[in-house]
Amino acid sequence: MAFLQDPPRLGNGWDDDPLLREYVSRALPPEVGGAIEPELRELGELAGGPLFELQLQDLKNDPELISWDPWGQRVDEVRISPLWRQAERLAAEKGLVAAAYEGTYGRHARVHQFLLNYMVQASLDVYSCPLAMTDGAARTLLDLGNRALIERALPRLASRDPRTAWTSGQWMTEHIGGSDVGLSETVARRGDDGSWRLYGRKWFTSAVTAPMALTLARPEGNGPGGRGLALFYVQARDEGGRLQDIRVDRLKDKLGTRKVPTAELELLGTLAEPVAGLSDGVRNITSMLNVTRTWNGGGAVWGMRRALALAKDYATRRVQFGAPLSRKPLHVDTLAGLQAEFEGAFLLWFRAVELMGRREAGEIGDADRALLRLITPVVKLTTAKQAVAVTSEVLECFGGAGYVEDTGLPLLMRDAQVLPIWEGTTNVLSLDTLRALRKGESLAAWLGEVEARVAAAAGVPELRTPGEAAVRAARRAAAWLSEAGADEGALEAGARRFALTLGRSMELALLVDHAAWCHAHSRGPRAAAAARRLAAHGVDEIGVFSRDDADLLGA
Ligand code: MFK
Repeated sequence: MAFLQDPPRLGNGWDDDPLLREYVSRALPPEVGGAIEPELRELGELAGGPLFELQLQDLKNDPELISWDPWGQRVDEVRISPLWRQAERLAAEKGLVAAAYEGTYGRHARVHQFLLNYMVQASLDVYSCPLAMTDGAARTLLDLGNRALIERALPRLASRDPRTAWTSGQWMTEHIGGSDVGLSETVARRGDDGSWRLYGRKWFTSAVTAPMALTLARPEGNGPGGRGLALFYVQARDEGGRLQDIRVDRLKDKLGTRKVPTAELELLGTLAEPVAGLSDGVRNITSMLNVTRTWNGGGAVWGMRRALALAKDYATRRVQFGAPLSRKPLHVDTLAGLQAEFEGAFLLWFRAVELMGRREAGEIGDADRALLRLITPVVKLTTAKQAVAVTSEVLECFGGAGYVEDTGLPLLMRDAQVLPIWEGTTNVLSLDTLRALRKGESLAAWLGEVEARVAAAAGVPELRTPGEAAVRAARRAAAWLSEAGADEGALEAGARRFALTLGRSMELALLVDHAAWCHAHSRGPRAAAAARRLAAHGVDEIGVFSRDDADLLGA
């Protein structure tokens, strides 16, 4: 019998993930942790078993746009994959959005919700995208306080009943303005009856299957830029599910997130309602952006976790040069580096989630509010870059099999590659980090948090070196910022290195703190090893970079 290689397998994501279990014990009161453990375990079983199998069977089932019915009627129907149809039901029933809005766990509601998503999303083929926008729409309506729209949409957006649950779209990007949303050309016209209709073209509208959307348009007569735009609510479909005065021109042929039906849309006089006045659309949609950026951090973290789970399992099954890869020092060393990056990202993301939950529960002070504003872009940009690097390396851990489509492995990397792009590129998010700092005292809060986390580990000698590295890097970032001062060119050129240093130094500080907790609670030395390894990778990206050299090389 010729040799056949055992494929990688997944276990239960709850049982197989010590960092997750430590985090739940550390971050949640025991009664909350105990109450949610059964649902986390159940989702872990589903994600590692039947959903993973369906995901592999579903590899070639991309969504399809049916523009016309057989008799010539324009229908613009989008058919989604079988796994996405299951995901629709599961997302509602398991409360993947609703858990954040039900108030069951107060300030811990967001941690609960994102733990649920962490357990299952890697098996749902980026169904996280419509859920992120649904969550963002719910939060935006609440933040902006439009009672009529809240009453109409919130019970649907946060529903646990698949028959009544809605998802929401977020239609922002236009041909002219990808990052520079203020350039948007869509026009809002008021009719004689006082109703508003939208005319224009939306160039990237993810998950066009949603019954509603939040979008931006410029009321006729308004000035240019983001201030001249207004945020509108669109009821995209009628009772029968048919699009209303909206044409789907085509679905995008994308590198990854292929199950997400991302469309080009034409708004042909689409009925719409202003959500919060007739201007300041960009500012008003930022509630949504901050929620979807937090989801993006989640996508990075659960994507890395899935990739590592497969790579580590495979290493026990693949024998080369006389031993399983799991006993080859160089392979083990490679996986160790990836695990450390993942652990830092996990803790950074959940720190943002904790702050978000406290803000929404009304239990947040000014310093933490400022920290939340700053950590949101930093989490998004830092974890997205880590996810691309980790998933790329994981493919290599499989040799040629990692490059072959029907193993399902290339998906890991393709779906990660979108994370630094959508919801704001790394550079746009780096500039948002500077924007956040201009608005508040958040750098002081950031340094305070890094120092406090490291100080919490003062009694554990083996954490001293990584702790010092975290504090040193965060202080260096702060010193760079004050040296750059009012030099806008220098600030902009260095913004990415600055933001990544903030992100990586916070990851290390959180990991040091977590490792000290593990030490005190007899949870073993793994987290301390992760802290040492992350420190060895380096968390200070500031460096010495000449603007003149950049002009010579980058122009
Ligand atoms: C795993 C699942 C992940 C989720 C998947 C979802 C898929 C969805 C696909 C997409 O839709 S991708 C489209 C995403 N597009 C973007 O993210 C746009 C990227 N561009 C930016 O974020 C720019 O920074 C921005 C458009 C916001 C800049 O525009 P402007 O007009 O130059 O903004 P300006 O004047 O700086 O800011 C306007 C106001 O908003 C200011 O407040 P004030 O008016 O009070 O001064 C800003 O402080 C405020 N602001 C801007 N960004 C903010 C913010 N406030 C809070 N948070 C923010 N992030």
